[in-house]
Amino acid sequence: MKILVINGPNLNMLGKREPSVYGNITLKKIENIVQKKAKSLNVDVEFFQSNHEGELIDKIQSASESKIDGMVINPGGYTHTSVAIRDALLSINIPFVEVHISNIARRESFRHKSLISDIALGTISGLGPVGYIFGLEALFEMYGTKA
Ligand code: CA2
Repeated sequence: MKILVINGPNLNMLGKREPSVYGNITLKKIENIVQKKAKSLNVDVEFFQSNHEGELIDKIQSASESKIDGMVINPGGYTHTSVAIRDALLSINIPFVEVHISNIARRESFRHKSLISDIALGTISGLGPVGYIFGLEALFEMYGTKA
């Protein structure tokens, strides 16, 4: 099984700014713990982060050719604005889990709306970095027998 973990804009700043909202852990560390979990499940995992909407769309589109079985995606601020990322996710037939480090329902009202929640398998919001692990585990439980 092969899983792609995608992080959107500003998530490269994790652990460096706003620790009260997003915690102290860096994206690199999160990727390391997800990698460790993936290894224990015998799952291949690939990581991608970009601050650019078009690059995120290119990566989502290329997931089909890369034989990705599932995705864990945190589109960052694009969650609330990007019809284009929603369209890219709709254009491929790959299940995905939406993850947010913070609890978007508890924050400003403009963060309450996600443009991808209704097309995701499910959404994990507010559980911090462990949300990425739960996303991976959910995909493994639901689709892991395929490969
Ligand atoms: O809680 C999440 O994971 C978010 O997707 C994070 C986005 C935010 O726009 C969403 O509403 C919720 C922002 C990511 C910004 O990450 C930073 C990390 C450290 C320092 C500054 C920004």
